[in-house]
Amino acid sequence: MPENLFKINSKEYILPGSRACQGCGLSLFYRYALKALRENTIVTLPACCLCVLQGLYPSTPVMVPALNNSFASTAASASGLVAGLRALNKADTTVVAIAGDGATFDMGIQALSGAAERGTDFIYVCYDNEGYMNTGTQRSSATPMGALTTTTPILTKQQPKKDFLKIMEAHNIAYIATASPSYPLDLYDKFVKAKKIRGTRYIHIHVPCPPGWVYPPKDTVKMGRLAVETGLFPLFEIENGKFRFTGRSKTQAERGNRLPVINYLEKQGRFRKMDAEQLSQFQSMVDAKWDEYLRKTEG
Ligand SMILES: Cc1ncc(C[n+]2csc(CCOP(=O)(O)OP(=O)(O)O)c2C)c(N)n1
Ligand code: SF4
Repeated sequence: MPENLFKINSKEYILPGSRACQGCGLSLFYRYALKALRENTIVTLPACCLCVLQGLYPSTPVMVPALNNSFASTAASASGLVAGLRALNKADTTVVAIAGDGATFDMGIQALSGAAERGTDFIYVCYDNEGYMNTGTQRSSATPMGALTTTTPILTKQQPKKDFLKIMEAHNIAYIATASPSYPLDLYDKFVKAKKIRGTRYIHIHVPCPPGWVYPPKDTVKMGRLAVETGLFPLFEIENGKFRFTGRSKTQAERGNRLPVINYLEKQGRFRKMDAEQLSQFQSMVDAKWDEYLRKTEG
């Protein structure tokens, strides 16, 4: 047992009985994020699986206040909450906007870009299950190339995933991080750190989704780990423009022991139509991105 496990807040902010699917990576991430953020937190969220997890008014298993809003307005609602809290002299309350990849990469990008450009004092979290999962697995611009979705049922998705982290990096915000619920200590530490920083903070969480990715619910933690261990989803943070790998990805960058992406892809039914050429193209894209991050670490 890692010794720093004991520093994790033992209080639970999500009671048993949420409406998320069995094995949902989103519920795992949310549990640890709220433990790190503690009380004095307001969540704002659009329509998405998190909205389902939150439950139907007036019942909810979640112990912090949350505001449901329309798809495109997550960061805009956060901007309003931050201004309102400041007017009430309650600036010690953390505003956290949490949205899926569809609501971030596609529909929420303009409000998020606006808030980040203004340096709005909030944490924006994109939980990335790589598709519009709440409405039955449609393709989003975060869906990886080669994945079967209900809107790419024949040829699979032909375009690579949008490099959203690069877009956020271009905003020169105070803090950017990636995290995975399969590495809860790394995730917890990043939320504790983000809570203390002022200005716009962006955290990108990779959340495995059993029905959307087509794998058994018991394998969620394994799937998240394989994404990190293959270098497909590296763990890192960018603080004041300085990039650094964290946790498992840091060790891998030092030891050069990444697994081939086939180890990750072959375990998910959504990639069952990939052929050898697509697989080699996929591996090359992961290698190129990893090398780009390695160069940033050296620089
Ligand atoms: C303007 C608008 N279009 C479509 C919908 C229907 N809708 C609700 S949730 C959802 C999917 C959201 O996808 P994402 O943001 O990736 O979150 P996830 O469902 O994967 O958690 C859609 C299309 C909506 N609520 N509002
Ligand atoms: S569809 Fe996926 S992300 Fe949504 S609740 Fe189910 S497991 Fe979680």
